[in-house]
Amino acid sequence: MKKYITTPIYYTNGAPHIGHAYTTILADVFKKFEQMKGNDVFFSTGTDEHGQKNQHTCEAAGLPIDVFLEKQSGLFQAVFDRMGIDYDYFVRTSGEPHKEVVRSILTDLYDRGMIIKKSYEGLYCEGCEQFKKESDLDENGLCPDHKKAPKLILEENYFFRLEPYREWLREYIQLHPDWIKPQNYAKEVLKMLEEPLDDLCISRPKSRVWLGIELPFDKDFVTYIWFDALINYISTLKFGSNPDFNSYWANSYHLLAKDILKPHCIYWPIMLKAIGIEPVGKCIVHGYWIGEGGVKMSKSLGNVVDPNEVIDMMGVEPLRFYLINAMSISSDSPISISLLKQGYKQLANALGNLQMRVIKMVDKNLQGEIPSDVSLLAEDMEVLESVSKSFADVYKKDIDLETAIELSDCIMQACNKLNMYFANNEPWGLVKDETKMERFKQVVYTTLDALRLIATAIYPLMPNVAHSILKSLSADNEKLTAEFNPKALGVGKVIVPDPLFPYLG
Ligand code: ME8
Repeated sequence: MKKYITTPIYYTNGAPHIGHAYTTILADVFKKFEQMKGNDVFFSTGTDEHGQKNQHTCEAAGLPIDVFLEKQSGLFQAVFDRMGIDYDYFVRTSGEPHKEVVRSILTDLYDRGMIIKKSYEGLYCEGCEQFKKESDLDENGLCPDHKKAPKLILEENYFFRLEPYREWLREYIQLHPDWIKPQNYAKEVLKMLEEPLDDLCISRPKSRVWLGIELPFDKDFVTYIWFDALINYISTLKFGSNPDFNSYWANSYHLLAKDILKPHCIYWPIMLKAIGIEPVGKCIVHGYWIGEGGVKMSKSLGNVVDPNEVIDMMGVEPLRFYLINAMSISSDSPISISLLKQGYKQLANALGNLQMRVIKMVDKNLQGEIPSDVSLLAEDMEVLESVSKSFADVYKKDIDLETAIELSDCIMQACNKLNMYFANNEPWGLVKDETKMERFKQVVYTTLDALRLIATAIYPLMPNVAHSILKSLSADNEKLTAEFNPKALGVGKVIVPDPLFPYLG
């Protein structure tokens, strides 16, 4: 089956931080998860390169716009490449293929009378690149996300009417309870849809914003950044010319944080409806990583955790695992270097140490030979079967925030169960008694086979760790699929590995 997974396209007005890393890692985990199930996944990410915010940052940097955008977008590509993100397409909205699709959609909607010109006065938050209502602001009249007062703006602009689609969208959300997940965000959107929707201002006068796609029907205006950016999700799939468009779109997933719920779950489905396309398959929404000061980490506030710094300290894969495991389902999650170190130590204790101990034991006492000809006791089979079943059950689930968290929880639980099994059976004692050699072999085989199952299940989260474990079990040729058969580790020799998670200090 074809599947399409997207991340938001990120503003180029700052360097990527852990928040951007997270959503992109989540998408990569889902891609690998689906590939293990045999699905054909197209995964896109990219940068949002227009609008006032990017324009002001470029002006302050004193660089020519192309140089600025290339440099800033490159920061995202570099960190994604460093994190092993296997994206299929990196969209840059300043690129011609994207702009062409935006222009053709604008022309079509304008020709059908769905875009009108009028004057408008409103409060504009540059951080959000959105007009705000008084009710969107905090008690001090500031944008709750950017802690800045919006500016009062009066100008002539082009508008797209949202209100005619409000009832349809409400019904759509009610009829598709899994369309926005977790469901608390669906409730939030339904609440927004209780009030009539203002017309969406889809242009900006060039006198104020020059960085954007010129309107095909009025050269004095550029396209509003959100109208332009949302279209990336279909321009990436080459809407209008790709014969596979419908099969990818039918199983499509937008990943995003709650800051951009409204554009994705109100503007975008309505824009698609007007264009004649069904809404995206599912919107997967997550909360914020909360940085120092107990507020959302953001470039504008300067309280960010830099993914490059974390990777230098602990490597990519422990970061991937930590982020997936530590995000809570429907609220925000704290992050700091010390929390990341704690997560690293847990992995080292639960997985790295066990792998090293059992492999060294086999190396020393069985000349490295995996004792695959032993017959196991019921107690051993119970460990293997319960671990296999828990993985098989998670891998049956659809892409969802809960699924990602559950996968990482399941792996930690399997590691804990295995550690307990190993400790209770005391193989270091068994090996000293000739009459208990058979039991020793059963225990180490069970542990090695369970490690093989864990390595397979962990692949979407930590692909290199998965390969290293399999290699240490001489099982690196094993195809990584979502089949978890117990007692399938064959003959071979273990290879004493380098530590998976070296001591951090
Ligand atoms: O909104 N915690 O771009 P953006 C968790 N260009 N995730 C976070 C986060 C945090 N503290 N901070 C950022 C834009 N993110 C638009 C999107 S899409 C058509 C246009 C992640 O650079 C999260 O995915 O502000 C969030 O939705 C996104 O970065 C916002 O990135």
